[in-house]
Amino acid sequence: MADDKKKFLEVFQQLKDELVQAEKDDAQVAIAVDWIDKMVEYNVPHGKLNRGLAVVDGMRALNPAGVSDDQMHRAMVVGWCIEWLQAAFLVWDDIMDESVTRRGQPCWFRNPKVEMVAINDGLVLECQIYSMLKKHCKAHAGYAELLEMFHEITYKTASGQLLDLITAPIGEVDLSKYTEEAYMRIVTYKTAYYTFYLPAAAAMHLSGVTDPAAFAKANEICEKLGQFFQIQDDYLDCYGDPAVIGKIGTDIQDNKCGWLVVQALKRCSAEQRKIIEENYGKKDAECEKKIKELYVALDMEAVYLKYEEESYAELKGIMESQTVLPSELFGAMLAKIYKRQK
Ligand code: GPP
Ligand code: MG
Ligand code: MG
Ligand code: MG
Repeated sequence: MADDKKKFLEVFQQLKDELVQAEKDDAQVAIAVDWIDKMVEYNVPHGKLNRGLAVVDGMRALNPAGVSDDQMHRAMVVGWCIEWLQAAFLVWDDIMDESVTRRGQPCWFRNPKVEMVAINDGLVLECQIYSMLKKHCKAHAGYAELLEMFHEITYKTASGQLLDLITAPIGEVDLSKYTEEAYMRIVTYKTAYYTFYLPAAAAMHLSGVTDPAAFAKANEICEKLGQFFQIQDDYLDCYGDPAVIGKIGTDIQDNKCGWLVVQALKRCSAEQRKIIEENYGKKDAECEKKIKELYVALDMEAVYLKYEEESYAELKGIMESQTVLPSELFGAMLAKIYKRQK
């Protein structure tokens, strides 16, 4: 599998070179060619690459008789398209969440020469997806389905992000908004579809799967995997080590409808609820500290660890009890995220 990652990174180099060459062929001015080269290098290849490599793993799971070099290359291109989409989302998300670091380096917009150019850079990254898909997948039978899917899932993600943002207005504490229902909708839309369904369904389209029931089953499982993954993300925002997760948590100060606060509200006393009312969502390190102390008092770490165990067992059960799709299509994804520290 280390070999997959090495090949996958070679395909990144090829794709970036092609995009840069296309700019030159279009007579783009040298400073912009150079900008695009550096912007892509900074934002695209430095993550865990789970989403992109899930397309590769998915191809193997769906084609037990073997995957040709040609099919594997196409799967890697589509895998990178998902990594490109993630890069665009992260560039934008870090502006919206006023984050400081990402993948162990300053958020792209925090670079003094970048700032709000980053908004346009996110759009450039998104548009590059469609150049790459056209160049490498236009001749494939699943091309139209792939395009439609990237568009629909981008829309779903934006609608989840919308709810994430409007349930967290700065300077306004309204704890009644932090319901389990709103929370599940936010995480399913902002995270699950692009992180889990998109790679799995892309591998299915690239493998010639057309049965709607198979896509519906993949969707059902991937929603659950995505909810699990985002709950971990919310936990790590507070309890993770910034040196390991590569980012500094912002959810408490950002007033986010995150898993920890939703669960804390279900467990707190009237006095403890008052502490949340007075300290959550404030751009103040002291207030943030008071919330973290409350989470300790409520033993939220134990609440999370219990959830992780139960949810993992449930997910494994769901995957292994269905017969519509090979369970390895999802098993590899779950194995990569279970007990993750980053
Ligand atoms: C994760 O939320 C969700 C996204 C990165 C999707 C963003 C969608 C857009 C349409 C811009 P998060 O803020 O918890 O992620 P992180 O913790 O990595 O900042
Ligand atoms: Mg964020
Ligand atoms: Mg966010
Ligand atoms: Mg987060």
